[in-house]
Amino acid sequence: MRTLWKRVIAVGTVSSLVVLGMVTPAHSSSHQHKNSWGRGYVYTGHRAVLVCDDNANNRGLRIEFKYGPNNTLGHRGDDDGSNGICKDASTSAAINEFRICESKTGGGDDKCTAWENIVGR
Ligand SMILES: [Ca+2]
Repeated sequence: MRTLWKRVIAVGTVSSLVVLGMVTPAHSSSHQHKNSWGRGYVYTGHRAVLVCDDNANNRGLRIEFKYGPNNTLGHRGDDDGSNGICKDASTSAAINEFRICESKTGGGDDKCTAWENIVGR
């Protein structure tokens, strides 16, 4: 009987930890920019990005992001048109702002969405 009771307590503790783990802190929610060019996402505690070129228009899509205490600029491109394959990347520190940009294949004629600050969101 005593052994059974310990087991019940142990199971209860594990369940509580699982529930706590499912509570997502506000700063780690995912964000996206989406338009006719494609989609850019920031997720996984603001330390990972995904970019998907959804428009086979001879223009490549990229996600640009500023991360860490010095707002280091990073980017990840997907310029393969609408083939359904996205590109991802991770950062060593949390991303503070991001946007998506489209430019001609090989460069030029940049168009970008406005920077979105996601600190604490
Ligand atoms: Ca494109």
